[in-house]
Amino acid sequence: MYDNVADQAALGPWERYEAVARSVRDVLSQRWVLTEKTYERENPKRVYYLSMEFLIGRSLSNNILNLLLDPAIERAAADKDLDWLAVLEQEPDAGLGNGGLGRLAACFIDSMATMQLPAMGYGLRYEYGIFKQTIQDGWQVEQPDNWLRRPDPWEIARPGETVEVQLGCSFEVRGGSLGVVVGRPSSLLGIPYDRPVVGYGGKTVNTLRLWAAAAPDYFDFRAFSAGEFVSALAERLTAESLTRVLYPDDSTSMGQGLRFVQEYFLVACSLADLVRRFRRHDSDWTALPAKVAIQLNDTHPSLAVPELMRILLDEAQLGWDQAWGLTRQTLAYTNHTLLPEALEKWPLPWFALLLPRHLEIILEINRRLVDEVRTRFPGDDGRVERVALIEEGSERRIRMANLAIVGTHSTNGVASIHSELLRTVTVKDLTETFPERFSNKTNGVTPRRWLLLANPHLAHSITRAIGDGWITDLDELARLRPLADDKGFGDAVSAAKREAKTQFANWLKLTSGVTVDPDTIFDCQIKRIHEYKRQLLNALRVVVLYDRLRQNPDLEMAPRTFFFAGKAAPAYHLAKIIIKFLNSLAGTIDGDPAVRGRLKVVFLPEYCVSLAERLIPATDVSNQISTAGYEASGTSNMKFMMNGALTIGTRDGATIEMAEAAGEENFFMFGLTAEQVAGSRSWYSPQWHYDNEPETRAALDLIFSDHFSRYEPGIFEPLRQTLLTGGDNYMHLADLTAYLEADRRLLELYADPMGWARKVILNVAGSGRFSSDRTIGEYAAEIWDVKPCPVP
Ligand code: NBG
Repeated sequence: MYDNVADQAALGPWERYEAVARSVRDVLSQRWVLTEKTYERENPKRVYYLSMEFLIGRSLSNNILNLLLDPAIERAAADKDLDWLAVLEQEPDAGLGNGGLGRLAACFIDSMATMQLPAMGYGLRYEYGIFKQTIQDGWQVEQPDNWLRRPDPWEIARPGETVEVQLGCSFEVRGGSLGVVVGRPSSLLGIPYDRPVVGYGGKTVNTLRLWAAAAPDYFDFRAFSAGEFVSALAERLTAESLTRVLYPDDSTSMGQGLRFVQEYFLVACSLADLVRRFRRHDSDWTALPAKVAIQLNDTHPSLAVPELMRILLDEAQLGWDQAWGLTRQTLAYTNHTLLPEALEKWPLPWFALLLPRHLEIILEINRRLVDEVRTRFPGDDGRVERVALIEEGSERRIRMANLAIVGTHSTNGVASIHSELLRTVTVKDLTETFPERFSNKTNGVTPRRWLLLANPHLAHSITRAIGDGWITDLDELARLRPLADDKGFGDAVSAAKREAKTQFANWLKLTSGVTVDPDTIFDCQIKRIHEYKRQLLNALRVVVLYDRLRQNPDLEMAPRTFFFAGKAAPAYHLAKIIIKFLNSLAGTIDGDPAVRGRLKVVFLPEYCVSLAERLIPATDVSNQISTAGYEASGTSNMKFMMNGALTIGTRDGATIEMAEAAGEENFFMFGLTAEQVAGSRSWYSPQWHYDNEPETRAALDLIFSDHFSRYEPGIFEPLRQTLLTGGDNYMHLADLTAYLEADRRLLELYADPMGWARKVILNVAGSGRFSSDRTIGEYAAEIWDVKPCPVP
């Protein structure tokens, strides 16, 4: 199966991994070359997915699976007496993303390859991905994730396809922030590193192209001859730091200059590359939208609007109207959040320094936009102010979301409720100006990685019941519905869950020494730590249950293990306190003989794709409890559903559509709706809940009396501010009682194993819609107009 120069027995685990990975790469490289050749020959319309993040995780087992090589590998591993799990563990997670947005991009490229679409992902090759999280004394500590320390067998450098990017001035990076050196235009090189994206069945192998920044190969000779050898060399350091590290913020924009240049770098490299490819086939620029669709993953790559305009005006020498038409027809934009703190607004002076030509173009777009709105809505100055690309104020800023909506033909949200709120609240005026541009594309996840690979036992049971068509047509799962009351299938599903729980417990014990009992209910909330996602609400639920047991040790309650995992943005102080609180809660409960064995809280450090792949199949209860109106979609919610967890959740994001698909009666929905949240803002009083709800009060009193912080009194005071005196912005207390009530119903069902299995089956059966194949099918048909281009 693999040929290596060293003696088999002498190989360390890394060398074994590398050897296997390289041989798998050899197998796929033929198809990879043939795929590109086919596209070159057929010259179909191609789609380019531009994203600052691709949270791909590990590749080896996924590639083996998609190439249908697992039987061969299993045999080879047995022949060579290979510890297969140890080999897999060698591969670092490619953590080139923060959370849902980056993981969605990874699922999308899997679906595009599986559906044989001529597609390519464009991103950045960060040397450091999302930081590694360790926990010290209960606090999050960040460590750099040097994932490329060892050569990555999946990437291929293509220096021959390097592109050059021009900037209006030089820049340098000091202490992570951007310093600009005015007056001296500079350039950067973008070197592409390609990674294979194997479609299921191995027919199509598309490319994910990640750009690394480098200084141009020539020196600054003036500086050099003046004896400034070191500073001439230093330019290289400056340039290369551009793609050194991923910004670790999720759903917020840190507004840093380095990020701004990163975004432009992604856009400039990718457009130069795809325009070059387009020009090889077509001399006629007007064919661009017929041959190219570019999807902007959030506003991060929205500089593509002025960049494409610049290319069409300055390089193609087209007139404004024609360039504008082509730009808009080629580009499309996806919005991923309504949080105001996440809507990017870059200072106008940065454009003036670094991208003066782009600023000129943006100002002209804005001038025409404002004219149009004035004509269509005479006298409505407020509207003009709100749709404008420029936000006036002490510092003028460019509104990147407005730029993306105005400069593209399509804007979509990622779940039905999200798209609706986007249209009716967040960018209401722009929607009224361009109503035909807006649509919804509910997110999905790839069932290859998230069911077939992650949960072999359940996948096997499903295949035995309905065949394996579901792997590429997840709607097939609906055929499980008639089996909801089938004892044999119910037993198989329960056994698969039990097996996944045992495996997880064993793995956890082995890797961290932590013991969990697979006979308890596994109850999970795993996602970035954020106030709106309300890990605190979950913690309050646990505190109430804990207090009930303390007050009444004879209380009957099914034993449970509550898992939390997720990273906090390094600068998000309150999120870090939430992590500390979860760890303190875990410690106190562990140390309390009254509840030991009945309740357990586990905070799993270093949440990442491969941890999710282990934990999701092992989960009984999925918590999706964001304040309604705040979670754009969610995607882990879908993975849990597919893997036979029942959801306890609020009416938010895609969870609403999931409950519809499975039947609300098979979900545990609770709490205020988005409408109610919006409507009760002005009069909502957390203090009222504290005063009138005994369990709420008791839980908060326990926290504020330092019950969970005996040796560090006062450290949880900031929670008082968040939950009570500061007005409880995310309405934790408003939903706590309803959450507990839903939890009670859930426990009641758990006592009836047949009833539980029935709902599990109906959930799995209803999850077909949440395949990213369905989502990509909608993008392809309704936004891109791209068709499959099968590789012979
Ligand atoms: C996130 C949303 C999630 C959504 C993913 C993918 C950002 C900016 N947004 O709800 O918070 O599932 O995007 O669409 O990360």
